[in-house]
Amino acid sequence: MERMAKNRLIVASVRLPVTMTRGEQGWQVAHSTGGLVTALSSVLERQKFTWLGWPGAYVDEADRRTVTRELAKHGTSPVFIEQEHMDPFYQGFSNEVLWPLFHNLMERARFDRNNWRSYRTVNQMYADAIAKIARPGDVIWIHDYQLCLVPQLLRAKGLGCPIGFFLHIPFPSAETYRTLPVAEDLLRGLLGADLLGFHAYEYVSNLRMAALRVLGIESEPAALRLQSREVQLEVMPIGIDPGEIAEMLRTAEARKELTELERNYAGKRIIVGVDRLDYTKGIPQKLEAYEEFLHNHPEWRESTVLIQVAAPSRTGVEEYQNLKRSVDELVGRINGQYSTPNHTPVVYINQSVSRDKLAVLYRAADVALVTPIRDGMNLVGLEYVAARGQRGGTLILSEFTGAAHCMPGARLVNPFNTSQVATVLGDALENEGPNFETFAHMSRFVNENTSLFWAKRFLTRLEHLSGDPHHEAKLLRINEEPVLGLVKNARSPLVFLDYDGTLRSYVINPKEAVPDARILNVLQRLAEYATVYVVSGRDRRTLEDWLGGLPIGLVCEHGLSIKPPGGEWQDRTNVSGSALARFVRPLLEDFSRRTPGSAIEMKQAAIAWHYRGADPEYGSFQAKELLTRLEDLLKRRPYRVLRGNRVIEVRHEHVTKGSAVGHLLDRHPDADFLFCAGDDRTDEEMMNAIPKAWRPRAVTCWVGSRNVTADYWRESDASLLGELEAMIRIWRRGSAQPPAAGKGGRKKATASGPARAKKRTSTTQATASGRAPRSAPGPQRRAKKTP
Ligand code: GDG
Repeated sequence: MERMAKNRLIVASVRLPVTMTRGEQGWQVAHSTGGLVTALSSVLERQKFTWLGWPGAYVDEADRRTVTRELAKHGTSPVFIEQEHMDPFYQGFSNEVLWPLFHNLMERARFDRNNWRSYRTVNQMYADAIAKIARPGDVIWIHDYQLCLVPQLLRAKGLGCPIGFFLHIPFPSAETYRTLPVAEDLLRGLLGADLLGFHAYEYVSNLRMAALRVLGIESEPAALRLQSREVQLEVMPIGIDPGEIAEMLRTAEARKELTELERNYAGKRIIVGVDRLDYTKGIPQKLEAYEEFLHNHPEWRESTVLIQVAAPSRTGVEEYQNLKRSVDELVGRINGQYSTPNHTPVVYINQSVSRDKLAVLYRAADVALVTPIRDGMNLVGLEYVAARGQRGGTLILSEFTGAAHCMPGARLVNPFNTSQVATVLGDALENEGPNFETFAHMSRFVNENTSLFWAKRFLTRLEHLSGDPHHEAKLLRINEEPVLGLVKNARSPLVFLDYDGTLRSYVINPKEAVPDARILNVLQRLAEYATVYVVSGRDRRTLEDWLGGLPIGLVCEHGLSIKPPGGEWQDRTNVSGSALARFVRPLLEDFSRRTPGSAIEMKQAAIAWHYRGADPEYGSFQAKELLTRLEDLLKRRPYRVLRGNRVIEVRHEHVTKGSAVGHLLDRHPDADFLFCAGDDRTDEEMMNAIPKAWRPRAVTCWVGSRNVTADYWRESDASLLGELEAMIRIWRRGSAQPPAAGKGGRKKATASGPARAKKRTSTTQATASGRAPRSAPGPQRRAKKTP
């Protein structure tokens, strides 16, 4: 028996694997079947799990407890969605915008802002429901296009559980994707995941290009690099359960049906088609190709039959009703023209057929004709191969399916090329028997890449992420021990904060990252109790413009110059940019000329090449090339190359945030507590520079994800600000007079609180000497705000 996996799995999909219906005897549970249920069922047998989703019915408040209890018996948990949200969320946005758009059919997408609002609301409901049950150590797996925002919404909750997302449909080309009015929001939603899974590399590649063009994010084939963390990208085509099909075919009933079917079509070739009646499945294209084939091959007209199952789908939607009408007409036209009293060339079954009957149909068919105009994977071809087994067979498969990327023995066709499909069909029937060699390739894939294998592979990857050393850091909560004690007892605290990505989230244009009122307010209030430094890579002027009015210290250009609170800018080294201008600038100028939209920026002791304005793809390509050239050029020279957000910067190796932090700590020997937060590689240097002796009194926090460098982490700039606000509250309480002690509140400090409060009055003195004056023991109230 296989080992029970240690992590609990939380699965979320739009529908639950069970459906609740209200009958005469109250609520009843019915089990649904479907690809995902089959895929996960064997995994769920060996793992603790909870499956969240809509239970398939609108449930009144009064019944919700009963329904929840009933569902819990099946390992499921409901997300109750009201009808007013369900229609716009599910039909309005998921099916009328994302479904066509993701299948590259943007002209069919109908965007409506109200529907989008409901989509957001329902995704939030899912995130809330997951957060309510998730515990540390759980892994979360979200499914499909209806829940694209859930990963980011969950990340914002800082659960610390790895988040996986699998997209069952294609990801469209970036050009199509960009037409979505909410392209940026949706993409940010997906990128909240740690792991994104797709059926084919084509979709990964499309997503990467969309991330680059919509958000300016660069990536590699297997990972998308966000500023502070990575999103892993994986190609894992879903499989089926071939054992289940073999079992279905072994029953006496199935054998009887097969014999009957074969008797009915004795001497004829059977072509099978099985699809949901959906415009992506290419049913009209298939029928037109079959019609052309019959037209070109009179000899086959009475000896071949196309049995087409078209299971009704989304029947309330006008587009699907129109599709049904045109398929009805096409079938009528073909049968009208080519039927004889003894033979009908198209057997059209516009009903849902049971799975065991489908298996029999596949088994009997010489050819499977699968012609979607776009399909994430398509399981029908795989089911056909499994059902035929030793018999072999011919699979004619659209090249626009995910399956086409992994079924090497299939005859690939372009469904829009009617003549090609007709010709390939003719060839398949002309051949005396199937090609067993090519069929064997497909069999191997189907039998090895089972649905169980697929699910296990995804989960192993996801669990691995949770065991990653990068995940050792704890979620920062100022109000919890041991941080609370450190904060409370701090008398002379120091706070070092990176700016971009830490206090302010990234924007595509860095000039737009102006601090908002909340950031300014937090820094202003923090400075009442602590010595605060913003330690940034930004230039002096920008920091002055944005933060110069605050009573805080500033460190610019990764430590080149420091301005203490209330003091003047001082250069830390006499490193200048002139040497760089001499021998690096010509190379950058060359790249600038060759890369339209890119530009050079000369800083005081650095030179930067910005390619944000260039074509994103070409810019990234040129950047890689430039990095190689710089490596050669700077060998054995005291310069470092920093790769930022669409910028490459060259600076002197002595200028780092790490050396600046060392300098600041020396400058504040009385400091007794250090809080340091950052989010990128240059901040790792800052944290690594904190001496060991400081560690027990320091709280280091990484923003965006966990990182080995920091002891704590927070998922976003907004939540870090929330923690800083909590820190201010503690210090304010500490420096305030308790209500019992007198009127007026903050007259005299009585509880513990930072002594800095008082010290603030002598900032200039502190900066002039480079040392903070030693505070009197015991907490003190802040006497006066610095300007
Ligand atoms: C999405 C993606 C991706 C069909 N008619 C009947 C019936 N079926 C079964 C088939 C097959 C399934 O439905 C259809 O699967 P597909 O893969 O073709 O497509 P979608 O439903 O669109 O599924 C797709 C899939 O997710 C998994 O990731 O492959 O690309 O679009 O199993 O046999 N089943 C029954 N009666 C029918 O009449 N019982």
